[in-house]
Amino acid sequence: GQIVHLADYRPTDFVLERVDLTFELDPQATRLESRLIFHRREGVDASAPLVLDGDELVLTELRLDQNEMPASQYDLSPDQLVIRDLPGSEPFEVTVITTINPEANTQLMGLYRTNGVYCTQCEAEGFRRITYFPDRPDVLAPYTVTIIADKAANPVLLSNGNFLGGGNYDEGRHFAAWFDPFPKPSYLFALVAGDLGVVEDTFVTMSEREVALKIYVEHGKEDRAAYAMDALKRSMKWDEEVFGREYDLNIFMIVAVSDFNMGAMENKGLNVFNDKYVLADPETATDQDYANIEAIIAHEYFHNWTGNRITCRDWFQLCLKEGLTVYRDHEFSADQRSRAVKRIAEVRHLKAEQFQEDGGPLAHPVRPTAYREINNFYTTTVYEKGSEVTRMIATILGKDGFKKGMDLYFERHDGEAATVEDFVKSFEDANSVDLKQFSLWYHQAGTPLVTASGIYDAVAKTFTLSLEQMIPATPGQSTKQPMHIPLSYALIQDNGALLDAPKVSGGQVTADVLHLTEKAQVFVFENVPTRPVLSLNRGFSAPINLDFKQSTEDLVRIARHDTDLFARWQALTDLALPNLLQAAKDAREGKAITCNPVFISTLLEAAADEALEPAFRAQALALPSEADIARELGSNIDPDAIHKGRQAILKAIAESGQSVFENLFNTMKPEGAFSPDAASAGKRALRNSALGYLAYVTGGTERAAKAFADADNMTDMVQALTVLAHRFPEDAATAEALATFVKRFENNPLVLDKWFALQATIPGGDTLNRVNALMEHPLYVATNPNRVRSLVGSLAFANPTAFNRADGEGYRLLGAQVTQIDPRNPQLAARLLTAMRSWRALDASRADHARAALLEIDRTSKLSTDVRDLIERMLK
Ligand code: BAL
Ligand code: ZN
Repeated sequence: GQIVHLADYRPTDFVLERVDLTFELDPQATRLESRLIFHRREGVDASAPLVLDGDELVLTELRLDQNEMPASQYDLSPDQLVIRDLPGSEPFEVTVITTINPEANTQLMGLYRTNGVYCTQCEAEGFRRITYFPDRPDVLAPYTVTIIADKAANPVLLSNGNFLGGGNYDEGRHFAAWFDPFPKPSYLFALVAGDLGVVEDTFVTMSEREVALKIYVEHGKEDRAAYAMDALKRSMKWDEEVFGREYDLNIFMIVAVSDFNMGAMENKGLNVFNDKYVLADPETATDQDYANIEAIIAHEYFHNWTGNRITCRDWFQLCLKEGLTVYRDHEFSADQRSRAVKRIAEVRHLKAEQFQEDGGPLAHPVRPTAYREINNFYTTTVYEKGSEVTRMIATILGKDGFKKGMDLYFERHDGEAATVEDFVKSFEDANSVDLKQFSLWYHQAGTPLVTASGIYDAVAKTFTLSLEQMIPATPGQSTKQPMHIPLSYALIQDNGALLDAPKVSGGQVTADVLHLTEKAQVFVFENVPTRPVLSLNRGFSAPINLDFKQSTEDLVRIARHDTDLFARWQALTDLALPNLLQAAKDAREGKAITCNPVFISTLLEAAADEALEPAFRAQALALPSEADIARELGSNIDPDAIHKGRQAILKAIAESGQSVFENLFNTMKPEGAFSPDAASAGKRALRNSALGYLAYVTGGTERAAKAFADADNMTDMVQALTVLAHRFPEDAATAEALATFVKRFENNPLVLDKWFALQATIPGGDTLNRVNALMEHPLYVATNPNRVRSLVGSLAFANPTAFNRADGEGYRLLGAQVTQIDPRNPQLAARLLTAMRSWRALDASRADHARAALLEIDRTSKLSTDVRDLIERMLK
């Protein structure tokens, strides 16, 4: 693969006016007749040829204005079709007929078949695996699609847009025609055909139009789509109320399929979903599953405006739709659930994934300027950091200013393929502000480090805050400029009250936000009666690392009194971290591990505080993970020592808090029948957290085994089983519970994924043997991406002690899986490989093993561009 550069962007020479596709579906030989109307763009040289993209295509026929094209008029290769001698300015029609084999398509890109269902995935460059086409996001056209297929095998025939009509065709076949009037790029094309069940509902839009809602699932699973349907209707309403966006077609469809590389795909009017983000019922789905379904249904729906109506000019602009749409789904979930708890979960995820990416060899800007394989840029930086950048715009401009900017963006660019610059300019113009410095967030990679220190002057009654920012070097960017970092703050007085609107000088200050714009800056607060405690970066207003050495007493004050719950959680985390870091160090040196009793008592106080919502208390009790501790350490990482140290801290908390945890375990049971609402889920989370701590005191096995036996929903069942497996892997009760579970759910692939995942995450090196054995299990399906991610992915991403086993066996296991999967499904292989993105931070011996495993992959002949690109960047 060639490197593609943003600087090389130029529009196509030909404008595509219309697309008319006729599919004759066949499992091995699908025939597609594609009729494309083009005209030469004004000013383009009359000799310029038409260049169409392809990927592994077989051309059957080619016509120009319905006449067969002479071979002398075009050059053909599997990945390109170049047509010469085309008309000057008047429109012409090119007809491309290709034959494709959906059953042989194991990449799950383009048109493929899963469980007897035809489906497509075209983002980013999958449409070129279906037909020769100008397969780039800035080529927009209305599509007419006719699908012809065997009626018995494929009663359902779907594509984008509104249904035009259908009927019987010839012997045993029928057809359906769809028209999508909204010009769209090819990556939003979709086709689905097969024998599927459907759940139907309707939504009446703000202008009183009735939209048919349909969710297609495998027969027999209809009942499990109810929550997704409810989430869809709430999403549609929310987008009207909060962003003023109304749905545009007369039908909106979702299809759930079991083999899918991504979570879901926002094809216009026809979203295709990984079934794990559609199907749920209390018996088989956890609270996390419900929350994910709600978020992803919303995310894909919101793309209708941010992504589809306004799309990306080129793939460098991916964050334009993804970062913005993640921001929108975050806000939606915050409104549907607890805003603070949602923010805590977001930040945990951001730090675990994006901060890690930003600190390693795969770091890249939110808006990259070059790529070799675009599939490798569907990253947490583009998505989650992209969302944080959008959030900062909202923080800087305020709610109204943000809305004005969004409205202008929709007004200016509806129907267009836009850029990040267009987006930023809408906010600038709508608010008469200059966001030039702010835009560096899109262009400079790396997580800024802000160092803070404060001094109180009791005589002058001033509090002086010194801030300094440093943006670390990242691949291809050795020097950086100071950024605009919005820091939400509060000064907490000794009585716990927040100081109201203090007078501040030293830089721009709006409401409760300090704007750090210089490399170093000093803010002075006046009329501060007593020494305050500064709570900084409240709500995680900026995605930064903060180095602010606050005393235990100061952190306790924030943890008890801040009115921002996120900041209270952050303070508890900041109290926990030094203990966990010291414990890792002591474990490595074979020393006794101790824990600050003030931290423990503050944590237990929060855990028992009935004024706090249970979900928050559960978040507080979930200490920084082993990966979080590793990231804080930064280098020379020994995952075994981190694990051992953290376990000792958990045990110390459990012993001090036994009565608190027993009380929580006994009382935190939601009343009545199961409901997936946030409040009930919060209670379950807190109760299961207590169960986890109680595993460190006497009777832990019995209690967990009983909790497993008593569980009447999947959340409780999986949590109890996880406690058993992770804390008592060799116990007979664990083996029995695992066997009971797999027997009960052997026919439910999504639940089986959980069974594989929770075993793959059992701490300790022996788990590699277990994973190897599980790969031979009759229920392991090596071709199903969800199953592979649940076993191999969980091991590599979520089991630091096993994956980083000192002898390097974990890296070799992953390497073998990557090279085995790559020829079949490069995207899946590449995604798994990113588990090694932080290998250089490991201790020397482990890093050597990791490098050797990467070099072994590197030596494999015929790697996909996806894997090759990652290997090269990781070894650089
Ligand atoms: N566009 C790919 C799937 C998603 O981000 O919605
Ligand atoms: Zn998206």
